Amino acid sequence: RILVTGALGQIGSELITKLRKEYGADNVIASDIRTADKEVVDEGPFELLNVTDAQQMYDTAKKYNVDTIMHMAALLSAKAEASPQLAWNLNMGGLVNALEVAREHGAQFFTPSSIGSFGPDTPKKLTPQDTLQRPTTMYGVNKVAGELLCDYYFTRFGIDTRGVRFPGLVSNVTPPGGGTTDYAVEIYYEAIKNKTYTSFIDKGTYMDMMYMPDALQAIVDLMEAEPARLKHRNAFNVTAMSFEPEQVAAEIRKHIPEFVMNYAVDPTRQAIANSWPDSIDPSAAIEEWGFSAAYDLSSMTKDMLEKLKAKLQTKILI
Ligand code: VAH
Repeated sequence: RILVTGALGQIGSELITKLRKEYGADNVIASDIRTADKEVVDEGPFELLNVTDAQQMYDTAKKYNVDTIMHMAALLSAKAEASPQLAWNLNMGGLVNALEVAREHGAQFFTPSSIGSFGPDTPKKLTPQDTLQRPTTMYGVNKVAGELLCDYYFTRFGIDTRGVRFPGLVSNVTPPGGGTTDYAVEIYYEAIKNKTYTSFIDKGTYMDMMYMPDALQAIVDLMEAEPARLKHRNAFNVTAMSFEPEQVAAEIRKHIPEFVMNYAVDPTRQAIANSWPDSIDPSAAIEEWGFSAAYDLSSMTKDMLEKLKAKLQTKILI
């Protein structure tokens, strides 16, 4: 049985659907600090869970006798920069609790790191798997500490911890909340609704990105990988593409020719983006567990616009 925290989040909400398809609905327990009228809650076991409450997490894991924990609850980069102390307590407090529950249950463990774990001194082009990590954001500090903590629980307690460094993730089910790469999601919604988008990230700002279906498959592939093949454990660099705002706009114009792109740069999120790599090197993930991404900017844009058009039309119709 798999316990997923942060199940109503951008990754969590689609990860639940994917896992329930792969392993059966009753074997995937969704949890989040709040409930919602979503299929995540209705189509399988759901528990209210505050990840900063260790006892509550232990009791939930015990109730379902879980053997895998996928810890997805976190405050993303921009929100964490706005409330750094809250971010530390949630991101690190939640992670320690989840790791402790995994240790007491001998459970396999997954949590994502991020390209946000790199800083301004890290090589920006084809950032290596093993390199300097001096992030200048609270989110980045949380992600580096999290990577090291997950490695520690493997070497010290033998917990089968695994993780990836996700790039910006683009999805059409649950919009992200409080991320720096969110512009790459918002742009598609606005393109459908208003045929124009005002980006808070400046033109020319390259960041790694990946379409959510590829991110979800990467989680399943890593968790099912032969442990003996894993030289790294947590924090595998994974990416599908690297682009800057003008490139997304140009791709959207192939479908919506009249699409207009404007810029109103948000200094805080621009500073975060500037401290991150332009493109990271995923070769360790490819070699050690066969990572691959199916979507590039062109196929992602086509799929996003199709899915959002259908979704927004039904909303308008309702
Ligand atoms: C964020 N979407 O923007 C997340 C992610 C690489 C970016 O960590 O904070």
